[in-house]
Parts: sequence; C-alpha cells; structure tokens
Amino acid sequence: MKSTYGIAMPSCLSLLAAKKTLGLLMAMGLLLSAATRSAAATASGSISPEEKAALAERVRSEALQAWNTYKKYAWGHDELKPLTHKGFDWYGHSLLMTPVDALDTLILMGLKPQADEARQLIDTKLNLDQDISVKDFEITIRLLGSLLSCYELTNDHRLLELADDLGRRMLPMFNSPTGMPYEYVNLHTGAVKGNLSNPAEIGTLLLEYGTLARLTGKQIYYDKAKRAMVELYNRRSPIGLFGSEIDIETGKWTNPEATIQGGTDSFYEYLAKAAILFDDKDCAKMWQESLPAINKYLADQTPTGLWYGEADMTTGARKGTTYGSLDAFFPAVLVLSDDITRAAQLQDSGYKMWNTTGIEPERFDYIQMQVVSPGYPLRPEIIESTYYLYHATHDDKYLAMGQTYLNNLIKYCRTKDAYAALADVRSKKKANGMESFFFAETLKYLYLLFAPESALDFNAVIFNTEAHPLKRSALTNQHP
Ligand code: DMJ
Repeated sequence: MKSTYGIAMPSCLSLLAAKKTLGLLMAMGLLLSAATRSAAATASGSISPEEKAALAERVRSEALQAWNTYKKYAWGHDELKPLTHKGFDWYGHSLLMTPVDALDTLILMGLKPQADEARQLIDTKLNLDQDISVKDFEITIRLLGSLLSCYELTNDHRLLELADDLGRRMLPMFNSPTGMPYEYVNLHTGAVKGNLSNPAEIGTLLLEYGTLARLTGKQIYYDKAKRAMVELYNRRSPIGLFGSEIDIETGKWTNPEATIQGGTDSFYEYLAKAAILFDDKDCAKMWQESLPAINKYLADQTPTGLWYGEADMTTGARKGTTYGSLDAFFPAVLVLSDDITRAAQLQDSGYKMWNTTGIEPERFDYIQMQVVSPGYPLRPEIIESTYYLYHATHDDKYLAMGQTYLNNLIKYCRTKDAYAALADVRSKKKANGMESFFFAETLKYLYLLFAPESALDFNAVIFNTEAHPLKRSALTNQHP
C-alpha cells in the first residue's frame, strides 16, 4: 500500500512475517547479544534481509511499547517521566509535545490506531492560545515541523490550521533591531525576551517557516526566517567561522568559540538543507562558503581518527578537542554535501566514541578518548548519520552499526515499559526523562534504517532537524 507521498504502509502479511522472524532470531540469540554484534560490526557487517526485517519490527514494537506507556501514564502531557510514571509539561500547560512530535513516526511505522488517536487528540485539544513564554527553537522544530510534516502525510487540514496559528503567534520573535529572533516569545501576548542567542537558535527556522509559507501562500514566513539566517551569516568572521553566542539586538558576538556542537549545529544543517528543499541559491552559496572553513579549522585528523573540535572564530586557533552526541549529526550533512569519504571517517569516530562505554556521552575528549560530560538523553544524531550513510552506500556495515545502537539502547536505556535517559554513560545510571525526540528521531531513524526503502522515499523529502520529513516536491505553493 503506497500513499502519494511514497510511503508504503507495512502490509499485515509482511508484518506477520517480520514478527515471526523476530521471534526466531530472538530465540536464536541473534538480538540483544550486544557485545558480540558490536565486535562484528567494527570490521564489517553482514545482515541478512530476514535479520533486517526483524530489526525493523523490533524497533516498531519498542516504539509501540514506549508509546503505550506514555499513553497510560502521561496522556495529554508534554512528556512521560519514565521512572516515576508521571506526566510532565514544559511550561505548566501542555502543548502536547510528545503526541505532536511522535505522530509522523507512528504514521511511518504503520501504527494506524495509535496515529489516529494521537491526531484526534491534537486536532481537538492542542490549544496554542496560552499565556506562556516558549523557546522559539524547540517549538519550531518539534511542533511546527511536525504539524507541517503530518499535514503533508495525512492531508488533515486542521494540522495546517494549527501550524499557521502557531506561526502567526511566533512571528513577533523576529522584531529585533537586526531581524534575528529573540529566544522566547509569549504565545498569547507576543512579548519577547532573551537577547543572547546562538547560531542554531537563529538559523534553524527556515525549513519550517519556508514550508509554512509554501503551504499557506504567506511569504512573510519565508522572508523573516531567511533574513534572520542572512543577518547571522553576515556576521561571520573573516575566515568564515561563527561564534557560539551573539547579542541579537546589537549583532555583536559574546562568545567567539566556533564549533559544530549544539548551539551551532543545525544552523549549518539548515543552510545545506534549505538549499535543497527550496532550491534557494543564497543558502547554497552560504553553505558552499561555510563548509571549507569548517573543514579547515574545526576538522581534526588525529591518531584516533577524524573529529571536529573547537576553534577561535577569528584566528582559527584550536580551542578544544571535544566531540559529542549532538555533533554526530555532521556525517549526515556531509552526505547531503556529497562528501561520503569524510562522512564515513567521522561516523567511524563517532562509533568509537559510542563503544568506549557502550553508549555515547554528551561530550568526549577525542585525544584522551575519555568522557567529559557523561549524560545521554536518548539522542538520535549518531543513528541519523548511520541512516544517511546506509542510504548513500548500501554498506551493511551501517546496518551492523545500527544494530549495535539498538541493542545497547535496549540493554542500557530500556525500563520495564519504556525508555529512560542515562545520567551517566559510565555507570549506566538512569535519569527520569524520555524526551519527545526519542519518538520523533531516535526511533524513527532506527526504523527507517532497517525498514524497506519504500517505507519513506528518502529522495522525496528533507528532514527538519527534529526528523520531520518535509516534501521536496512541494515546489509550488499549495494554497489551502
Ligand atoms: C533535537 O531536538 C534536535 O535534533 C536538535 O537539532 C538537537 N537536539 C535534539 C536531539 O538531540
């Protein structure tokens, strides 16, 4: 069964077959034997079609289990606290963060009753008219990104209405002297605050607002988000790097450290992706000019492999030698930029980081090969890059890598009925959090890695930074 979007819903028969294979493989001990599989995966991997199908089914059943637990204990709340079985709302009032963020994953996995129920909840209960100050970045990538993606997947017009309502409430964020957004906006009053921002929060808006402009015919969304990106770009250093913190009112940098880490990461990602999604020549040029500076000053070829560390934005001098779970998005962006060689090298390094303790840490010193910041909030980036590399190379090595990630997630982060972040990847002590991006990204990318390519036509979409696929073919305005 295939939708116009190129998405094949798994048929009952193929799912039954996969379930059967899954049972067999589990009985044979082929799943969850992390240590042996990890070792095999380092050199090369060989995964049979039956194993691949069983892995996809295992991810799907893990997603269903975690979803059912969210539903049982936290239905209608932003998130589930997995260790205490309580609901949690980011701003006191729920914005249905988990149902919205998870919806396209449920759809892509063919979990129709769950997807329909989540969509019904969103259609009838998501109330954006709330007197709360929300973080632009998070609300844009998680809520707006998913509403748009799910509208394209379902043609449910209510989702586009909600996206447009949200976009309108968010627009005051751009009312700064530079056009770069304040960090927070009040959804009811439009009041803004937070003048110290960073490249990621300023430059991770165009995929969503650009798509909203396309779908509503309201060009203002595209123009505001694009201007913010260009204003940021115009403040690059003479050697083409960006700092980590900038005052959006004065336009002056307040932290000159250049990185690809969280705080900068998705700005680069969106230059590359907006160039493709919208065929935007300015974004293409900004990205083509930025990538050489990243590769010259941040890339670090060391005895432990290729990594990307920290440098001074003005001189290019090396300022640090750490990498981390968020940085692991970069191989995916290198794949989109046709640099498979570097992407593969960096992914191998990330895999070494992961295997140092069996789960990757937030930050890792790649010279000492030691954990610097030990948390793991169920992040997806290393799996996202595995999916891109598998798509580009069809090398089974990446399936084997993915199998290691899945096995270790199950081994270390699984609770009896859901998943929990780790407070420390060394001790594997769990933390009471299951971020919505676990559904939106971690499980989705794992599933897509193992599922048949027909599960989602990779070439027909661009994923926003929260893994919500936006249609590439939406090149003409589709006014409601
Ligand atoms: C997600 O919200 C997005 O991927 C964002 O770009 C970075 N942080 C999380 C996942 O780690």
